[in-house]
Amino acid sequence: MEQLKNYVGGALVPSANGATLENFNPATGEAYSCLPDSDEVDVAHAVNAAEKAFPSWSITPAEERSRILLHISQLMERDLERLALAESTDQGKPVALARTVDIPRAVTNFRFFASSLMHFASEAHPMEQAAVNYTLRSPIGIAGCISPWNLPLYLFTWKIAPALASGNCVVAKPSELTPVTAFMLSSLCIEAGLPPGVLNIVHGSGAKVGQAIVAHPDVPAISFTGGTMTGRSIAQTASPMFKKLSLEMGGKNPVIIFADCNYPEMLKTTVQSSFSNQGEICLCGSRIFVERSLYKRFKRDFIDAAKSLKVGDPLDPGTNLGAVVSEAHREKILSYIALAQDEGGTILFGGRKVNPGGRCSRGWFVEPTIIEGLPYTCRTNQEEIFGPVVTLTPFDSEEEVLRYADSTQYGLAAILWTESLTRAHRVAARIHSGIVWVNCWLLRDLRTPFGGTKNSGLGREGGLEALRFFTEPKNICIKL
Ligand code: TXE
Repeated sequence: MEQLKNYVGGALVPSANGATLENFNPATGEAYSCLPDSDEVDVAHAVNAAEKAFPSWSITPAEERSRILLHISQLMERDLERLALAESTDQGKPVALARTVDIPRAVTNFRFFASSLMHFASEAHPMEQAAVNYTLRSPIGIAGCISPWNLPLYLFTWKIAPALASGNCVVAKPSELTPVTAFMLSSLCIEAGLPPGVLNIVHGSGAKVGQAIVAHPDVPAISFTGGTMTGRSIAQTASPMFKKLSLEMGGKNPVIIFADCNYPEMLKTTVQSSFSNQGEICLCGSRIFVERSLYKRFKRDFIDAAKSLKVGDPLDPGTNLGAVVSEAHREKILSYIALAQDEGGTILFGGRKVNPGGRCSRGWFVEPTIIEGLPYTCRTNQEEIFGPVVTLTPFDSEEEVLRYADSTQYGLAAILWTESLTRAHRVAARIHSGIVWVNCWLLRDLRTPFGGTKNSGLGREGGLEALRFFTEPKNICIKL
Protein backbone atom coordinates (compact mmCIF):
# COMPACT_ATOMS: atom_id res chain seq x y z
CA MET A 1 0.00 0.00 0.00
CA GLU A 2 1.53 3.36 -1.04
CA GLN A 3 2.66 5.53 1.89
CA LEU A 4 2.08 9.19 1.09
CA LYS A 5 4.39 11.70 2.77
CA ASN A 6 4.27 15.26 4.02
CA TYR A 7 6.34 17.82 2.11
CA VAL A 8 8.21 19.89 4.72
CA GLY A 9 11.36 21.95 4.23
CA GLY A 10 11.74 20.55 0.72
CA ALA A 11 11.74 16.90 1.88
CA LEU A 12 9.13 14.14 1.71
CA VAL A 13 8.73 12.96 5.31
CA PRO A 14 6.29 10.90 7.44
CA SER A 15 4.44 12.55 10.29
CA ALA A 16 6.60 13.08 13.38
CA ASN A 17 4.57 10.52 15.33
CA GLY A 18 4.67 8.01 12.46
CA ALA A 19 0.89 7.63 12.58
CA THR A 20 -1.06 7.13 9.35
CA LEU A 21 -4.64 7.22 8.10
CA GLU A 22 -6.08 4.88 5.49
CA ASN A 23 -7.04 6.38 2.15
CA PHE A 24 -9.96 4.84 0.25
CA ASN A 25 -10.85 4.38 -3.40
CA PRO A 26 -14.53 5.46 -3.56
CA ALA A 27 -15.19 3.28 -6.62
CA THR A 28 -14.15 0.06 -4.85
CA GLY A 29 -14.74 1.02 -1.22
CA GLU A 30 -11.26 -0.32 -0.40
CA ALA A 31 -8.27 1.29 1.28
CA TYR A 32 -5.46 1.60 -1.23
CA SER A 33 -2.91 3.98 0.32
CA CYS A 34 -1.97 5.63 3.61
CA LEU A 35 -1.42 9.28 4.43
CA PRO A 36 0.39 10.84 7.40
CA ASP A 37 -1.92 11.36 10.38
CA SER A 38 -0.07 14.54 11.24
CA ASP A 39 -0.69 16.88 14.15
CA GLU A 40 0.41 20.24 15.55
CA VAL A 41 4.04 19.05 15.79
CA ASP A 42 4.16 18.57 12.03
CA VAL A 43 2.48 21.93 11.50
CA ALA A 44 5.11 23.55 13.73
CA HIS A 45 7.88 21.95 11.65
CA ALA A 46 6.22 23.22 8.49
CA VAL A 47 5.85 26.76 9.84
CA ASN A 48 9.52 26.74 10.92
CA ALA A 49 10.56 25.65 7.43
CA ALA A 50 8.39 28.38 5.91
CA GLU A 51 9.85 31.00 8.27
CA LYS A 52 13.36 30.02 7.22
CA ALA A 53 12.48 30.22 3.53
CA PHE A 54 10.45 33.44 3.62
CA PRO A 55 13.25 36.08 3.78
CA SER A 56 14.79 34.92 0.51
CA TRP A 57 11.59 33.87 -1.28
CA SER A 58 9.91 37.19 -0.53
CA ILE A 59 12.75 39.07 -2.27
CA THR A 60 13.19 36.58 -5.11
CA PRO A 61 12.79 38.62 -8.30
CA ALA A 62 9.33 38.35 -9.86
CA GLU A 63 10.80 36.87 -13.03
CA GLU A 64 12.34 34.00 -11.05
CA ARG A 65 9.16 33.32 -9.07
CA SER A 66 7.25 33.39 -12.34
CA ARG A 67 9.71 30.98 -13.98
CA ILE A 68 9.43 28.44 -11.17
CA LEU A 69 5.61 28.57 -11.06
CA LEU A 70 5.48 28.20 -14.82
CA HIS A 71 7.83 25.20 -14.57
CA ILE A 72 5.50 23.56 -12.02
CA SER A 73 2.62 24.18 -14.41
CA GLN A 74 4.55 22.55 -17.25
CA LEU A 75 5.42 19.51 -15.11
CA MET A 76 1.76 19.04 -14.16
CA GLU A 77 0.90 19.26 -17.87
CA ARG A 78 3.59 16.69 -18.67
CA ASP A 79 2.11 14.34 -16.03
CA LEU A 80 -1.52 15.13 -16.85
CA GLU A 81 -2.55 11.54 -17.51
CA ARG A 82 -0.93 10.24 -14.30
CA LEU A 83 -2.50 13.05 -12.28
CA ALA A 84 -5.94 12.52 -13.88
CA LEU A 85 -5.88 8.79 -13.11
CA ALA A 86 -4.77 9.50 -9.55
CA GLU A 87 -7.48 12.13 -9.05
CA SER A 88 -10.21 9.86 -10.41
CA THR A 89 -9.04 6.95 -8.26
CA ASP A 90 -8.85 9.14 -5.16
CA GLN A 91 -12.08 11.14 -5.51
CA GLY A 92 -14.35 8.80 -7.48
CA LYS A 93 -14.97 11.17 -10.40
CA PRO A 94 -14.86 9.88 -13.99
CA VAL A 95 -11.27 9.88 -15.24
CA ALA A 96 -12.51 11.73 -18.33
CA LEU A 97 -13.61 14.61 -16.08
CA ALA A 98 -10.30 14.67 -14.22
CA ARG A 99 -8.48 14.65 -17.57
CA THR A 100 -10.56 17.47 -19.12
CA VAL A 101 -11.41 19.64 -16.11
CA ASP A 102 -9.54 19.05 -12.86
CA ILE A 103 -5.95 18.67 -13.97
CA PRO A 104 -6.01 21.15 -16.87
CA ARG A 105 -7.39 23.74 -14.46
CA ALA A 106 -4.60 22.99 -11.95
CA VAL A 107 -2.11 23.54 -14.78
CA THR A 108 -3.85 26.79 -15.67
CA ASN A 109 -3.93 27.98 -12.07
CA PHE A 110 -0.14 27.91 -11.84
CA ARG A 111 0.33 29.31 -15.33
CA PHE A 112 -2.18 32.11 -14.75
CA PHE A 113 -0.56 33.35 -11.55
CA ALA A 114 2.96 32.89 -12.95
CA SER A 115 1.89 35.43 -15.54
CA SER A 116 -0.29 37.73 -13.42
CA LEU A 117 2.45 38.24 -10.82
CA MET A 118 4.47 39.94 -13.55
CA HIS A 119 1.70 42.51 -13.95
CA PHE A 120 0.84 42.94 -10.27
CA ALA A 121 1.34 46.65 -9.62
CA SER A 122 0.00 49.20 -7.20
CA GLU A 123 -0.79 52.88 -7.29
CA ALA A 124 0.68 56.30 -6.49
CA HIS A 125 -1.24 59.40 -5.35
CA PRO A 126 0.55 62.75 -5.92
CA MET A 127 -0.56 65.64 -3.70
CA GLU A 128 0.47 68.32 -6.21
CA GLN A 129 3.28 70.39 -4.63
CA ALA A 130 2.91 68.93 -1.13
CA ALA A 131 3.79 65.26 -1.28
CA VAL A 132 3.59 62.02 -3.19
CA ASN A 133 2.02 58.81 -1.92
CA TYR A 134 2.80 55.35 -3.18
CA THR A 135 1.35 52.02 -2.08
CA LEU A 136 3.53 48.99 -1.49
CA ARG A 137 1.84 45.58 -1.57
CA SER A 138 4.18 43.23 0.24
CA PRO A 139 3.79 39.49 0.93
CA ILE A 140 2.17 38.82 4.28
CA GLY A 141 4.53 35.99 5.27
CA ILE A 142 3.10 32.48 5.69
CA ALA A 143 -0.29 31.66 4.19
CA GLY A 144 -2.37 28.74 5.49
CA CYS A 145 -4.22 27.06 2.60
CA ILE A 146 -6.88 24.43 3.40
CA SER A 147 -8.79 22.72 0.61
CA PRO A 148 -11.66 20.23 0.15
CA TRP A 149 -12.15 16.84 -1.50
CA ASN A 150 -14.44 17.64 -4.40
CA LEU A 151 -11.97 19.20 -6.84
CA PRO A 152 -8.76 18.29 -5.00
CA LEU A 153 -5.83 19.51 -7.12
CA TYR A 154 -7.97 22.15 -8.88
CA LEU A 155 -8.82 23.95 -5.62
CA PHE A 156 -5.52 23.17 -3.86
CA THR A 157 -3.52 24.93 -6.60
CA TRP A 158 -6.13 27.74 -6.84
CA LYS A 159 -4.97 28.86 -3.40
CA ILE A 160 -1.31 27.92 -3.44
CA ALA A 161 -0.41 29.53 -6.79
CA PRO A 162 -1.40 33.14 -5.91
CA ALA A 163 0.08 32.80 -2.41
CA LEU A 164 3.47 31.75 -3.84
CA ALA A 165 3.19 34.20 -6.75
CA SER A 166 2.86 37.14 -4.36
CA GLY A 167 6.05 36.14 -2.52
CA ASN A 168 4.57 34.26 0.42
CA CYS A 169 5.50 30.88 1.83
CA VAL A 170 2.69 28.36 2.32
CA VAL A 171 1.61 25.69 4.78
CA ALA A 172 -1.12 23.79 2.98
CA LYS A 173 -3.47 20.96 3.90
CA PRO A 174 -5.46 18.98 1.33
CA SER A 175 -8.52 17.03 2.42
CA GLU A 176 -7.68 13.76 4.16
CA LEU A 177 -10.22 12.14 1.81
CA THR A 178 -8.26 13.05 -1.33
CA PRO A 179 -4.54 13.49 -0.54
CA VAL A 180 -2.88 11.79 -3.51
CA THR A 181 -2.52 14.54 -6.13
CA ALA A 182 -1.30 16.98 -3.48
CA PHE A 183 1.40 14.41 -2.67
CA MET A 184 2.24 14.14 -6.36
CA LEU A 185 2.46 17.94 -6.57
CA SER A 186 5.12 17.83 -3.82
CA SER A 187 7.45 15.80 -6.04
CA LEU A 188 6.81 18.13 -8.98
CA CYS A 189 7.72 21.15 -6.83
CA ILE A 190 11.00 19.45 -5.88
CA GLU A 191 11.66 18.68 -9.56
CA ALA A 192 10.89 22.29 -10.51
CA GLY A 193 13.45 23.57 -8.01
CA LEU A 194 11.02 25.36 -5.72
CA PRO A 195 13.30 26.34 -2.80
CA PRO A 196 12.85 24.18 0.34
CA GLY A 197 10.27 25.48 2.80
CA VAL A 198 8.51 27.78 0.32
CA LEU A 199 5.63 25.32 0.01
CA ASN A 200 4.92 22.83 2.80
CA ILE A 201 2.12 20.27 2.58
CA VAL A 202 0.97 18.63 5.81
CA HIS A 203 -1.51 15.77 5.45
CA GLY A 204 -4.04 14.78 8.09
CA SER A 205 -7.39 15.57 9.64
CA GLY A 206 -9.07 18.93 9.79
CA ALA A 207 -9.45 18.74 13.54
CA LYS A 208 -5.72 18.22 14.14
CA VAL A 209 -3.79 19.62 11.18
CA GLY A 210 -6.33 22.11 9.84
CA GLN A 211 -7.00 23.52 13.28
CA ALA A 212 -3.26 23.75 14.09
CA ILE A 213 -2.64 25.77 10.90
CA VAL A 214 -5.55 28.11 11.65
CA ALA A 215 -4.47 28.60 15.27
CA HIS A 216 -0.75 29.05 14.62
CA PRO A 217 0.31 32.58 15.65
CA ASP A 218 2.85 32.85 12.80
CA VAL A 219 0.31 32.18 10.04
CA PRO A 220 -1.42 35.57 9.49
CA ALA A 221 -3.73 34.59 6.62
CA ILE A 222 -6.01 31.60 6.05
CA SER A 223 -7.55 30.64 2.72
CA PHE A 224 -10.18 27.90 3.10
CA THR A 225 -12.63 26.07 0.85
CA GLY A 226 -15.07 23.61 2.35
CA GLY A 227 -18.28 23.39 4.27
CA THR A 228 -19.94 26.36 5.90
CA MET A 229 -19.88 24.75 9.35
CA THR A 230 -16.13 24.26 9.11
CA GLY A 231 -15.69 27.79 7.80
CA ARG A 232 -17.55 29.08 10.84
CA SER A 233 -15.29 27.09 13.15
CA ILE A 234 -12.21 28.45 11.39
CA ALA A 235 -13.50 32.01 11.71
CA GLN A 236 -14.07 31.51 15.45
CA THR A 237 -10.39 30.66 15.87
CA ALA A 238 -8.91 33.11 13.36
CA SER A 239 -10.99 36.25 13.89
CA PRO A 240 -9.91 36.99 17.48
CA MET A 241 -6.32 36.63 16.20
CA PHE A 242 -7.14 39.26 13.53
CA LYS A 243 -6.01 36.95 10.74
CA LYS A 244 -6.91 37.65 7.12
CA LEU A 245 -9.61 35.19 6.08
CA SER A 246 -10.79 33.94 2.71
CA LEU A 247 -13.67 31.46 3.07
CA GLU A 248 -15.22 29.67 0.06
CA MET A 249 -18.03 27.57 1.41
CA GLY A 250 -21.29 25.83 0.50
CA GLY A 251 -23.92 26.70 -2.04
CA LYS A 252 -27.57 25.93 -2.87
CA ASN A 253 -27.57 27.48 -6.30
CA PRO A 254 -30.76 28.29 -8.23
CA VAL A 255 -31.20 27.55 -11.94
CA ILE A 256 -33.85 29.93 -13.35
CA ILE A 257 -35.25 28.85 -16.71
CA PHE A 258 -37.55 31.21 -18.60
CA ALA A 259 -39.78 29.95 -21.42
CA ASP A 260 -37.90 32.08 -23.97
CA CYS A 261 -34.59 30.25 -23.36
CA ASN A 262 -32.45 28.57 -26.01
CA TYR A 263 -34.00 25.21 -25.19
CA PRO A 264 -31.45 22.67 -26.52
CA GLU A 265 -28.51 24.62 -25.06
CA MET A 266 -30.31 25.02 -21.73
CA LEU A 267 -31.22 21.33 -21.48
CA LYS A 268 -27.70 20.09 -22.29
CA THR A 269 -26.06 22.51 -19.85
CA THR A 270 -28.61 21.96 -17.07
CA VAL A 271 -27.85 18.22 -17.07
CA GLN A 272 -24.18 19.18 -16.55
CA SER A 273 -24.84 21.83 -13.90
CA SER A 274 -27.03 19.29 -12.03
CA PHE A 275 -24.90 16.13 -12.08
CA SER A 276 -21.31 16.92 -13.10
CA ASN A 277 -18.75 15.50 -10.64
CA GLN A 278 -21.65 13.60 -9.04
CA GLY A 279 -23.13 16.98 -8.06
CA GLU A 280 -20.09 17.51 -5.78
CA ILE A 281 -19.31 21.03 -6.96
CA CYS A 282 -20.28 24.05 -4.86
CA LEU A 283 -21.30 25.76 -8.13
CA CYS A 284 -23.79 23.08 -9.23
CA GLY A 285 -27.38 24.20 -9.69
CA SER A 286 -29.42 22.09 -7.29
CA ARG A 287 -32.75 24.03 -7.30
CA ILE A 288 -34.24 24.22 -10.78
CA PHE A 289 -37.02 26.78 -11.30
CA VAL A 290 -38.89 26.57 -14.63
CA GLU A 291 -41.44 29.03 -16.03
CA ARG A 292 -44.77 27.18 -15.86
CA SER A 293 -45.46 27.19 -19.61
CA LEU A 294 -42.23 25.24 -20.16
CA TYR A 295 -42.40 23.03 -17.07
CA LYS A 296 -44.02 19.88 -18.48
CA ARG A 297 -41.78 19.79 -21.55
CA PHE A 298 -38.65 20.43 -19.50
CA LYS A 299 -39.58 17.79 -16.90
CA ARG A 300 -40.09 15.14 -19.60
CA ASP A 301 -36.88 15.93 -21.48
CA PHE A 302 -34.76 16.41 -18.33
CA ILE A 303 -35.81 13.00 -16.97
CA ASP A 304 -35.03 11.40 -20.33
CA ALA A 305 -31.60 13.02 -20.30
CA ALA A 306 -30.94 11.81 -16.75
CA LYS A 307 -31.97 8.28 -17.75
CA SER A 308 -29.22 8.25 -20.36
CA LEU A 309 -26.48 9.11 -17.87
CA LYS A 310 -24.22 6.19 -17.01
CA VAL A 311 -23.36 5.74 -13.34
CA GLY A 312 -20.42 3.41 -13.02
CA ASP A 313 -16.72 2.68 -12.98
CA PRO A 314 -14.87 6.02 -13.08
CA LEU A 315 -12.23 4.42 -15.31
CA ASP A 316 -14.81 3.49 -17.95
CA PRO A 317 -14.70 6.13 -20.71
CA GLY A 318 -18.49 5.93 -21.02
CA THR A 319 -19.14 6.82 -17.38
CA ASN A 320 -20.90 10.11 -16.68
CA LEU A 321 -21.22 9.81 -12.90
CA GLY A 322 -18.58 8.08 -10.82
CA ALA A 323 -18.61 7.30 -7.12
CA VAL A 324 -19.32 9.86 -4.41
CA VAL A 325 -16.33 10.57 -2.21
CA SER A 326 -17.09 8.48 0.85
CA GLU A 327 -19.55 6.05 2.37
CA ALA A 328 -20.51 8.73 4.91
CA HIS A 329 -21.17 11.20 2.12
CA ARG A 330 -23.30 8.65 0.23
CA GLU A 331 -25.34 8.10 3.39
CA LYS A 332 -25.73 11.89 3.78
CA ILE A 333 -27.03 12.16 0.21
CA LEU A 334 -29.44 9.22 0.67
CA SER A 335 -30.67 10.73 3.94
CA TYR A 336 -31.63 13.92 2.08
CA ILE A 337 -33.47 11.89 -0.56
CA ALA A 338 -35.44 10.23 2.24
CA LEU A 339 -36.04 13.65 3.82
CA ALA A 340 -37.38 14.97 0.48
CA GLN A 341 -39.97 12.21 0.47
CA ASP A 342 -40.87 12.92 4.09
CA GLU A 343 -41.34 16.57 3.13
CA GLY A 344 -43.84 15.58 0.44
CA GLY A 345 -41.59 15.43 -2.60
CA THR A 346 -42.06 13.02 -5.49
CA ILE A 347 -39.00 11.26 -6.89
CA LEU A 348 -39.37 11.56 -10.66
CA PHE A 349 -36.14 9.67 -11.35
CA GLY A 350 -33.29 8.04 -9.40
CA GLY A 351 -32.99 8.18 -5.62
CA ARG A 352 -31.18 4.88 -5.06
CA LYS A 353 -27.73 3.46 -4.50
CA VAL A 354 -26.17 1.93 -7.57
CA ASN A 355 -24.14 -1.27 -7.67
CA PRO A 356 -22.16 -1.19 -10.91
CA GLY A 357 -20.85 -4.72 -10.22
CA GLY A 358 -17.37 -6.06 -10.89
CA ARG A 359 -14.55 -4.25 -9.10
CA CYS A 360 -17.04 -1.51 -8.15
CA SER A 361 -19.58 -3.72 -6.43
CA ARG A 362 -18.57 -2.29 -3.02
CA GLY A 363 -18.16 1.28 -4.21
CA TRP A 364 -20.24 4.30 -3.20
CA PHE A 365 -22.56 5.21 -6.10
CA VAL A 366 -25.85 7.16 -6.24
CA GLU A 367 -28.28 7.61 -9.12
CA PRO A 368 -28.88 11.09 -10.55
CA THR A 369 -32.03 12.08 -8.68
CA ILE A 370 -34.83 14.44 -9.70
CA ILE A 371 -37.50 15.49 -7.21
CA GLU A 372 -40.59 17.70 -7.62
CA GLY A 373 -43.53 18.89 -5.51
CA LEU A 374 -41.58 20.44 -2.64
CA PRO A 375 -42.18 23.89 -1.12
CA TYR A 376 -39.23 26.22 -1.69
CA THR A 377 -38.91 26.66 2.07
CA CYS A 378 -38.43 23.01 3.01
CA ARG A 379 -35.08 21.68 4.25
CA THR A 380 -34.43 19.79 1.01
CA ASN A 381 -34.62 23.13 -0.81
CA GLN A 382 -32.70 25.08 1.82
CA GLU A 383 -29.77 22.86 2.81
CA GLU A 384 -26.71 21.88 0.77
CA ILE A 385 -26.82 18.20 -0.22
CA PHE A 386 -23.67 18.21 -2.37
CA GLY A 387 -24.68 15.18 -4.42
CA PRO A 388 -26.48 14.31 -7.69
CA VAL A 389 -29.84 15.53 -6.37
CA VAL A 390 -31.95 18.37 -7.83
CA THR A 391 -35.47 19.67 -7.23
CA LEU A 392 -37.85 21.05 -9.87
CA THR A 393 -40.27 23.89 -9.12
CA PRO A 394 -42.49 25.84 -11.58
CA PHE A 395 -42.90 29.62 -11.32
CA ASP A 396 -45.18 32.24 -12.88
CA SER A 397 -43.38 35.56 -12.43
CA GLU A 398 -39.95 37.11 -11.96
CA GLU A 399 -40.91 38.38 -8.50
CA GLU A 400 -41.91 34.85 -7.47
CA VAL A 401 -38.78 33.16 -8.78
CA LEU A 402 -36.46 35.79 -7.29
CA ARG A 403 -38.12 35.19 -3.93
CA TYR A 404 -37.48 31.46 -4.31
CA ALA A 405 -33.91 31.94 -5.55
CA ASP A 406 -32.84 34.23 -2.70
CA SER A 407 -34.65 32.32 0.04
CA THR A 408 -31.66 30.32 1.33
CA GLN A 409 -28.75 31.19 3.64
CA TYR A 410 -26.42 30.70 0.69
CA GLY A 411 -25.44 33.09 -2.09
CA LEU A 412 -22.68 31.56 -4.17
CA ALA A 413 -23.84 31.18 -7.80
CA ALA A 414 -26.98 31.37 -9.92
CA ILE A 415 -27.69 30.18 -13.46
CA LEU A 416 -30.18 32.11 -15.62
CA TRP A 417 -31.66 31.02 -18.96
CA THR A 418 -33.38 33.63 -21.11
CA GLU A 419 -32.91 35.09 -24.58
CA SER A 420 -34.16 38.48 -23.42
CA LEU A 421 -31.20 40.78 -22.87
CA THR A 422 -33.08 43.24 -20.70
CA ARG A 423 -34.48 40.44 -18.54
CA ALA A 424 -31.01 38.92 -18.19
CA HIS A 425 -29.55 42.20 -16.91
CA ARG A 426 -32.57 42.90 -14.70
CA VAL A 427 -32.76 39.49 -13.02
CA ALA A 428 -28.97 39.02 -12.73
CA ALA A 429 -28.69 42.38 -10.99
CA ARG A 430 -31.31 41.38 -8.41
CA ILE A 431 -30.06 37.91 -7.46
CA HIS A 432 -28.03 37.86 -4.20
CA SER A 433 -25.01 35.76 -5.19
CA GLY A 434 -21.34 36.17 -5.99
CA ILE A 435 -21.62 34.74 -9.50
CA VAL A 436 -24.44 34.74 -12.09
CA TRP A 437 -24.05 32.70 -15.27
CA VAL A 438 -26.43 33.71 -18.08
CA ASN A 439 -27.00 31.06 -20.75
CA CYS A 440 -23.93 29.13 -19.61
CA TRP A 441 -22.41 27.37 -16.59
CA LEU A 442 -18.90 27.08 -15.18
CA LEU A 443 -17.51 29.35 -17.88
CA ARG A 444 -14.59 30.83 -15.96
CA ASP A 445 -12.25 33.76 -16.51
CA LEU A 446 -9.65 33.53 -13.74
CA ARG A 447 -9.29 37.32 -13.67
CA THR A 448 -12.81 37.71 -12.28
CA PRO A 449 -13.66 37.88 -8.56
CA PHE A 450 -14.75 34.42 -7.38
CA GLY A 451 -16.75 33.79 -4.24
CA GLY A 452 -20.09 34.03 -2.53
CA THR A 453 -22.20 36.03 -0.12
CA LYS A 454 -24.04 35.08 3.09
CA ASN A 455 -23.10 31.54 4.24
CA SER A 456 -21.32 30.85 0.95
CA GLY A 457 -18.25 32.87 1.59
CA LEU A 458 -16.12 35.70 2.91
CA GLY A 459 -13.91 37.56 0.46
CA ARG A 460 -13.10 36.71 -3.13
CA GLU A 461 -10.49 34.59 -4.91
CA GLY A 462 -9.19 34.97 -8.44
CA GLY A 463 -6.99 37.41 -10.33
CA LEU A 464 -6.05 40.60 -8.50
CA GLU A 465 -8.42 39.73 -5.64
CA ALA A 466 -6.21 36.76 -4.77
CA LEU A 467 -2.93 38.64 -5.12
CA ARG A 468 -4.29 41.44 -2.94
CA PHE A 469 -5.56 38.94 -0.34
CA PHE A 470 -2.06 37.49 -0.01
CA THR A 471 -0.35 40.89 0.28
CA GLU A 472 -0.41 43.73 2.82
CA PRO A 473 -0.82 47.28 1.45
CA LYS A 474 1.33 50.06 2.94
CA ASN A 475 0.93 53.71 1.98
CA ILE A 476 4.15 55.72 1.97
CA CYS A 477 3.80 59.48 1.88
CA ILE A 478 6.89 61.50 0.92
CA LYS A 479 6.86 65.24 1.50
CA LEU A 480 8.18 67.12 -1.57
O1 TXE B 1 -15.69 19.60 4.18
P1 TXE B 1 -14.89 20.22 5.34
P2 TXE B 1 -16.19 18.15 4.14
C1 TXE B 1 -19.57 21.04 1.74
C2 TXE B 1 -20.42 19.86 1.39
C3 TXE B 1 -19.88 18.80 2.28
C4 TXE B 1 -19.60 19.61 3.53
C5 TXE B 1 -18.60 18.95 4.40
O2 TXE B 1 -21.77 20.12 1.75
O3 TXE B 1 -20.84 17.79 2.55
O4 TXE B 1 -19.04 20.82 3.03
O5 TXE B 1 -17.59 18.43 3.54
C6 TXE B 1 -10.55 20.76 6.65
N1 TXE B 1 -10.14 23.50 10.99
N2 TXE B 1 -18.46 21.20 0.85
O6 TXE B 1 -16.41 17.49 5.45
O7 TXE B 1 -15.03 19.47 6.61
C7 TXE B 1 -10.74 19.39 6.07
O8 TXE B 1 -9.75 18.50 6.55
C8 TXE B 1 -9.44 23.57 9.84
C9 TXE B 1 -18.51 22.32 -0.06
O9 TXE B 1 -15.22 17.50 3.26
O10 TXE B 1 -15.26 21.63 5.32
C10 TXE B 1 -10.61 19.65 4.59
O11 TXE B 1 -9.25 19.75 4.23
N3 TXE B 1 -9.66 22.77 8.78
C11 TXE B 1 -17.13 22.70 -0.48
C12 TXE B 1 -11.30 21.00 4.45
O12 TXE B 1 -11.29 21.59 5.75
C13 TXE B 1 -10.65 21.86 8.87
C14 TXE B 1 -16.34 21.53 -0.96
C15 TXE B 1 -12.75 20.89 3.98
O13 TXE B 1 -13.37 19.99 4.86
C16 TXE B 1 -11.42 21.71 10.04
C17 TXE B 1 -16.36 20.48 0.02
C18 TXE B 1 -11.14 22.59 11.12
N4 TXE B 1 -11.83 22.52 12.27
C19 TXE B 1 -17.42 20.33 0.91
N5 TXE B 1 -12.33 20.71 9.82
C20 TXE B 1 -17.13 23.73 -1.59
N6 TXE B 1 -17.56 24.95 -1.26
O14 TXE B 1 -16.72 23.43 -2.69
C21 TXE B 1 -12.12 20.26 8.56
N7 TXE B 1 -11.11 20.93 7.99
